[in-house]
Amino acid sequence: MPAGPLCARVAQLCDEVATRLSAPAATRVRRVRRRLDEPLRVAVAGRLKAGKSTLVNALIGRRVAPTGAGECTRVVTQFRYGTADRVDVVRRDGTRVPLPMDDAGMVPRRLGIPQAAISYVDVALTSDRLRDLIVVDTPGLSSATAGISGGTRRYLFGEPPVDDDLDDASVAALSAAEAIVYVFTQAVRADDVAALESFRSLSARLSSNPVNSLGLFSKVDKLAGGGGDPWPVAAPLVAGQAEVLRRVVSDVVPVVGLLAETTEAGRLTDADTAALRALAACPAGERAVLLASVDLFVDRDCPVPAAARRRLLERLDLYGVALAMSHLAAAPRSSTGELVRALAQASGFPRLRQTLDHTFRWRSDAIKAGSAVAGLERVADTGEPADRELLRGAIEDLVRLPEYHRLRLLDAAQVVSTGEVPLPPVLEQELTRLALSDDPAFILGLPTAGAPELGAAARAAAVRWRAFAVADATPAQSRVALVAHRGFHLLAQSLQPAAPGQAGPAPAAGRAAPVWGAP
Ligand SMILES: Nc1nc2c(ncn2[C@@H]2O[C@H](COP(=O)(O)OP(=O)(O)OP(=O)(O)O)[C@@H](O)[C@H]2O)c(=O)[nH]1
Ligand SMILES: [Mg+2]
Repeated sequence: MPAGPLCARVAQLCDEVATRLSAPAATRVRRVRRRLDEPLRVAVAGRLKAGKSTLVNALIGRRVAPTGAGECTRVVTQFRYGTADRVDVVRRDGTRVPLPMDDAGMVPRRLGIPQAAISYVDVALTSDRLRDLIVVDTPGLSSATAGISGGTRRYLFGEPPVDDDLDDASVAALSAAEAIVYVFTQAVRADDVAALESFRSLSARLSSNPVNSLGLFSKVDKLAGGGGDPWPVAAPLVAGQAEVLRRVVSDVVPVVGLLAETTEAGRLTDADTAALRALAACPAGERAVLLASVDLFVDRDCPVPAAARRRLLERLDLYGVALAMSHLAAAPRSSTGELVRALAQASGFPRLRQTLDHTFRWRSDAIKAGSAVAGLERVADTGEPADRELLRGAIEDLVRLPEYHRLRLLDAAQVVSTGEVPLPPVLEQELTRLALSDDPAFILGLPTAGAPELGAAARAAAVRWRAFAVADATPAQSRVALVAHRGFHLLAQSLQPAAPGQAGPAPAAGRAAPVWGAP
């Protein structure tokens, strides 16, 4: 089933035109159509060892992707929902080689097939978290091995596969991800920004822009000197990054990926809690020495065996250990569950999940529909003249319908948010709210207003945008402004009380009928 009403309508369009197109164009349109039935595909990208796979495990709620100090992820690995756990290596020729999970229930590190022959690894898991999200782990972008980056680019940006006779599943997996989480550590350096810039130029229209990509500042704990609190240091750094990356990602969220993985994937046992409790019971001076460095923590004489300490370090690192110890020093009777909840809170993951929900999940209908329309436009651009005409006509009819104006708004918000078409900040913010929200009170900045007041504000906004379009604007700004004008006009209409005799009551104050395509 498509993700929502917009996707359903685009799917219908695909079904209708596919029967009238030439065979090659029809095949490509059917591929676009199939993607509409799949959950939103989020790719996790970033530099080598940034903590991508650790975050993937936290998102899935299971430790299945190998992580560690060496280069771990060498091929694109897709995690999706399945009724049974299953790992398939998909070869470049499209054939699949099933592999058993390793003894720890993870994707095996050794795939037994030369890397150059692998297209991607397809992992099906029974995890409920994957029911409405496909998570894609990628090798580090600046990998020393050129082939890896090529593979990642091919996957992320939908560059055409080398072999034309790949099976459908490979082709589907290789085409563009719809949303990207870009994982950074420490300060964003100029070359990271360059990497993001290259994302933008290479990506398909919706693959990387502030509407559908999110920055993640991981390993925040590494900012803590000697087990101190890293968050006060993280806050200004994150704000600075968000500013640098304003035109590339919608937000930058700080997170301690390792703590998120450990808590989300349930990796802390009662034995770990007991070890932490014993450490917490040490005299304060001794605790301070233990927490001064990783070496002291594992090498120093102490009632807790070194192996148990090493295990704790692997799961929590020094910051998490210090945090757990201070929690248990204050509340020695805490259960493992209580400790895990405290650590989860400290990981920053709840905020990340909330941001993901806001940024991607509830927008997924519009993002996927927009992505599909972009896919159809690509088919039109490169197709035979007859196909081109048919497709362009169908797309135009689609976006002319009021409820699909949202797609135009998304497009407009994208060109503005990437800086391609500059707008005064107030207008930019208003347009972004209009494109990305279905809450009139939020869009119009009137949280307590009722429908009549909101309707008046929407009409006033429509008038303002029209005035801007005809008076002060460049041609590109004017095109954007007219899209916003119509958006506000439609919003005002949706806030009007139903005429007598018309079915259905007027929408309640503060919420409009879902003209925006949102359910
Ligand atoms: N202290 C700390 N360590 C982390 C954090 N996130 C990840 N790590 C560790 O950093 C190392 C690299 O993490 P991975 O998740 O394998 O990184 P990756 O980006 O997937 O690495 P490649 O796939 O090899 O490019 C592992 O040892 C993780 O345990 C974090 O937030 N804090
Ligand atoms: Mg990895």
